[in-house]
Amino acid sequence: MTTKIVEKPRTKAKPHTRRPPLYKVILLNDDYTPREFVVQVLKAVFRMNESQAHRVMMTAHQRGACVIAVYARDVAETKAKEATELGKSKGYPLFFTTEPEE
Ligand code: TYC
Repeated sequence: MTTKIVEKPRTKAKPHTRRPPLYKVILLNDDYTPREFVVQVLKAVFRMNESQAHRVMMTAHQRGACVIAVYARDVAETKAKEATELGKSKGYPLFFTTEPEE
């Protein structure tokens, strides 16, 4: 006698977990903020090490802008504002902006 194994179809739906949309934080170049100050801000606010911060600063310096990182919207906006404020407190026009990631 042969035994027939009938498998029950799997009916459990895979739960969709909604991730929050991500936002890029972008560093913009300007003609006045000292390079070393930009590096300090990147290290302090975006937790970069010296060489990462230097690379990002140079990219913005040469190309006009550089994407720093992506975060949930509120985190991106808070960090961009904090970093911009640090420049402002020293009288520099240093500017960080955010935009949604495609
Ligand atoms: N361009 C600035 C200078 O020559 C340095 C700088 C780099 C400023 C990157 C802003 O996002 C920036 N002193």
